[in-house]
Amino acid sequence: MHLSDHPISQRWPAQHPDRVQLYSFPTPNGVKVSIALEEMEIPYEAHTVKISGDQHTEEFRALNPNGKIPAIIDPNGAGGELVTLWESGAILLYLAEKSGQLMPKDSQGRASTMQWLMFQMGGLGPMFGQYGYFSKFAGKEIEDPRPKERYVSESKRLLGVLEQQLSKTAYVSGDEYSIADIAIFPWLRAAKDFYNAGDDFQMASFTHTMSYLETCLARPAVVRGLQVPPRE
Ligand SMILES: N[C@@H](CCC(=O)N[C@@H](CS)C(=O)NCC(=O)O)C(=O)O
Repeated sequence: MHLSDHPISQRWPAQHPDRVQLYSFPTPNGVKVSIALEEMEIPYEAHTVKISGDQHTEEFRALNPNGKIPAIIDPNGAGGELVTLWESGAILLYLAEKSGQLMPKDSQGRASTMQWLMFQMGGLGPMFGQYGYFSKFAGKEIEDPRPKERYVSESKRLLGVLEQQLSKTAYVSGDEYSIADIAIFPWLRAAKDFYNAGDDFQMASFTHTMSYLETCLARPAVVRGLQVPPRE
C-alpha cells in the first residue's frame, strides 16, 4: 500500500511522504517517539492527533484500532515496504532496529534494555497513569480512597526499584542511554510536573532518580522532542 492510499492520509495528509509519519500528541507516551526520532536523527513529519476525540475517528482507528496515540507509518520499511505500527514500546524497538541506535549491541545490554522497557510499559506507565486518573481527572470525585492509595503505593514501590538501579548505573540498563530511558523519564516528568505527585510519591526522596530525570531532560534532542507535535 502507498501512504496516500491509507485512510489516515485523508484526515492527516503528508507534506513529506518520504519521511516517517508520526501521529501523536505531546503526552508521556507520545513524546517517547518524537524524542527517539530526534535522538536518532530520522527524518519525520509529525501530525497532531488531539486526544480530546481525534483518536476515535475512523481515519485514526484505521491505523490504530486501539484508539490511542502514538502511532507511526514508515514509508521506507525493510525492503521498501510501508510499515504501520502502534504501541510506544513496539515503536521504540522498531526505530532502534531501523537506526541501529539507542540499543546496546552486547547481549546483556540488549536484554536489560528490553527488560526496563517492559518494566515501563507494564508497570510504571499504567500505575502512574491510573494514579493520574484518581488524583487529577474524573476519578478524583470517587470517595473510596482505596483505588488512589493502591496506585500511590505501587508507584512508590516501582520508584524504589528504579532508584535502586540508578544508584548503581547512570542509565537504566547501564552506562549507555537507550530507548528504555526514553520510555521511562517522560513518565517521571509527568508524575512530577503534570500530576503533581511529588508529595504523594515522596519523589524528592528518590535522589538518584530525580537527578537522572534532570540529566535526561537536558539533552538537546529531548528538549526538541518534548515539543512535538505542537499542541496547536
Ligand atoms: N500502551 C500504549 C498507551 C497509549 C496511551 O495510553 N496513550 C494515551 C496518551 S498518553 C491516549 O491516547 N489517550 C487517549 C485515550 O485513551 O482515549 C502505548 O504505550 O502506546
